[in-house]
Amino acid sequence: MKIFYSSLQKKHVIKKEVYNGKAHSYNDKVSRIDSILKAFKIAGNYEIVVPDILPYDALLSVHDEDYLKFLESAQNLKNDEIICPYVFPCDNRISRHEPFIPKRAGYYCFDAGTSLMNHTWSAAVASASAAYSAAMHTKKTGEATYALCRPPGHHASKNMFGGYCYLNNTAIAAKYLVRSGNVMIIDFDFHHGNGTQSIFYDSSDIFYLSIHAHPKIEYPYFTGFEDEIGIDDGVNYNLNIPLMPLCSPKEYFIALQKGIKKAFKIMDPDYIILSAGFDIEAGDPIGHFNMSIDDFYILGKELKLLNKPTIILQEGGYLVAELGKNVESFLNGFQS
Ligand code: OKP
Ligand code: ZN
Repeated sequence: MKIFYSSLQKKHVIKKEVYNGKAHSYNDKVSRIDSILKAFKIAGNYEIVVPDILPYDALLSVHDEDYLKFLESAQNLKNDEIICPYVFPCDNRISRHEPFIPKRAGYYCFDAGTSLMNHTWSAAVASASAAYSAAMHTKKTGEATYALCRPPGHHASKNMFGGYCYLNNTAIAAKYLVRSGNVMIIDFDFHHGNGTQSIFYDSSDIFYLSIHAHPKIEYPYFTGFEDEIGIDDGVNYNLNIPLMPLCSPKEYFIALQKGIKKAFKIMDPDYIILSAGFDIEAGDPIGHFNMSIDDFYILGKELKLLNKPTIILQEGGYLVAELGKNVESFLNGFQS
């Protein structure tokens, strides 16, 4: 299988995130990438492809131009300078964002746990480029592809970053593919993909199915409830299946099959994009669904059975020691 990845993605380095009044080490570590690449190397049957930088129009197909300009302007930060937003214009989004003023980063952010540094932009663009190149390859050949997207994407909306996400890799790939057919996104990250949902909430050519921890307990708290079904043309093209943290893999697979069945009644897609979050793994520091390495093999196998051209995009997964093995097990199941 072809793996899309660029070493530029490693240049985004944030050391800390703050919650509950304390600094914790940042979960989206660079070593996540090494863990995954190492597992591919050991397995042997993966070919790493360095993506070309995607066209700017591909970014504009999802994100607002002023938001992109803002993210890009963070390149002017000094080395070691970190911008962690902490003031958010909740009541009144009057635009006061130009020129780039770090203290106003909250205008484009929904989560005080996600920071910017001078290489965030180039890493995020490289990550989105991996997704875009993977989508191009799948479209051209019909072969399944995997993009090692890091930073991840599913929390990023058209004009806000958060949840370690800046550019919505999945949405960018979906916008590219939807020009030649219907797209179904299946998001199995532990967390609800609030960004992806909001981007396609009124669309009937892109279906969003997400299985995730119940937002009444887990991040992102405000979205991911069952009654969020879409608006306008998009009614019934958004399907959230919240599960209780600590649910068993058995319950997880039942919910997944139920969701897939329901989704396929509404749309028979030409492409499937997987927002593949491995924070559903047993022992993940912020995810609690307890999926074993063998469960990931089964998950891969079940999604392969849908028998559609599939683009697999990395989202979360923070147990660095096991992440790579779990990803490889999933891809192995998918190729079986
Ligand atoms: C990104 B992705 C833990 C706080 C963690 C951010 C979670 C972002 C998840 N107490 N908050 O994997 O969906
Ligand atoms: Zn997650």
